[in-house]
Amino acid sequence: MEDQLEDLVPPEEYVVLWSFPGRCSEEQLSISKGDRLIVHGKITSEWWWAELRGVFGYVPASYLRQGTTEEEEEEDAWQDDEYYFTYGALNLHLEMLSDKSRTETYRRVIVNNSTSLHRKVVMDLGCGTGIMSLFCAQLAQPAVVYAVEASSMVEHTKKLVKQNECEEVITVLQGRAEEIQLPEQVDVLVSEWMGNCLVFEFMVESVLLARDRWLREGGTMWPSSAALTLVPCQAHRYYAEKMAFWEKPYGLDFTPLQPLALQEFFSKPKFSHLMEPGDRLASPADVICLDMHTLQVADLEVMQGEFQFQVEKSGVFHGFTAWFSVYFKSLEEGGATVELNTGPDSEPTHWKQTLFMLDEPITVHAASRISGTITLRRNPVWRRHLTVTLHWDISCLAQEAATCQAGTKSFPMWR
Ligand code: GJV
Repeated sequence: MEDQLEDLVPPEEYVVLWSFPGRCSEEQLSISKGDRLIVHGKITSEWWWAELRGVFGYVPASYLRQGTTEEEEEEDAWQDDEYYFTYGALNLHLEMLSDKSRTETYRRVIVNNSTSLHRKVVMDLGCGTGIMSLFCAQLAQPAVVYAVEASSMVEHTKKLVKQNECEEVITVLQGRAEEIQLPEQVDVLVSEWMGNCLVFEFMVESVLLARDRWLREGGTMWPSSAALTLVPCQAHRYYAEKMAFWEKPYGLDFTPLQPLALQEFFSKPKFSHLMEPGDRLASPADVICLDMHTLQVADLEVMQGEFQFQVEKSGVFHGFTAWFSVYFKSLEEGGATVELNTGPDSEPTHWKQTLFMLDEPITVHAASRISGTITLRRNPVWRRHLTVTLHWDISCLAQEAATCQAGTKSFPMWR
């Protein structure tokens, strides 16, 4: 303690960049990403003396960054730098472009509406490599397409527009949709903003803000509406891989690790799940529907839906699978609506489906009902994240009343 005093600095706030499981025995603090702590002493270049919620201990200096003002904090909550940085590389764009189902659907929307798009003003929000704008310019004759992109990919997008001789029609605008200026309002706002469970990443907020600012009265949103679909399901393979595994690996009893497995594998949803047709226990149902013309940013804070599934065959209720569909209405009165469905009965997309595992499997019988609610709650601090809460009530046939169960489970994605 004597020599620590010499290294005392005026208390300063720092933010934890990565979680660190400190060891109590060595007077280390256990810190989690996003924690704000007060540094009291820079003891060595590696170890600082800090205070977190009234507890003092050593923390690794390289896990910290200087605290920020509230304004910067708000920015940080969006993690925009990180977000746009990831879209500066080809990786994600390749994944999106390789997704034929996704990309061809957007192309079909443009082809189906090519006559009506004539002389229209279009905004492509989050254009990425510019694919939708290029489809638009080549397959229809819009007056202009404003292709808006905030990541550094935009440099390349400009080249691609030139390379494909579309620079007469496409104006590439570098910046965030919330901040860019357009010379005019637009007739059509097209965007591919959907994330896991429809809203993850909350790019949809940018789309709504741009709509309110730049879509002319009576203009069209593509997608025009969206739905989140849910179904109670079995997941024997996943359950076996992550949970049943510990029952007897190599003839040994590893079941004391199961609580850890529960925490590690089932407390968050499993992205990239491909539900097999035989896994559904009931007919899927839409639980949340969004109208992109009337949806408000404030509506995104809490979105709730109800369900009542009739179990169609006996089986093991391991959890719920969710996916989404979006719909593109025609610019023509009475024209056909185009649908992009990311469910298990459609051509697989890069979103695949999202699986929410219950803590314990429940045997269910045909004709029982699984009713309940799903709530998507946007994280008040980490604005691109949300928590999904599922509540279920199983009502069964009278003679099995004893097995009726209800439960609630919340799944952070990712905070
Ligand atoms: N302004 C401009 N570009 C954006 C914005 C914004 N507010 N938000 C996202 N992007 N379906 N979950 C860009 C982002 O940099 C990326 O290139 C693309 O839109 C994301 C599209 C797919 N993401 C999704």
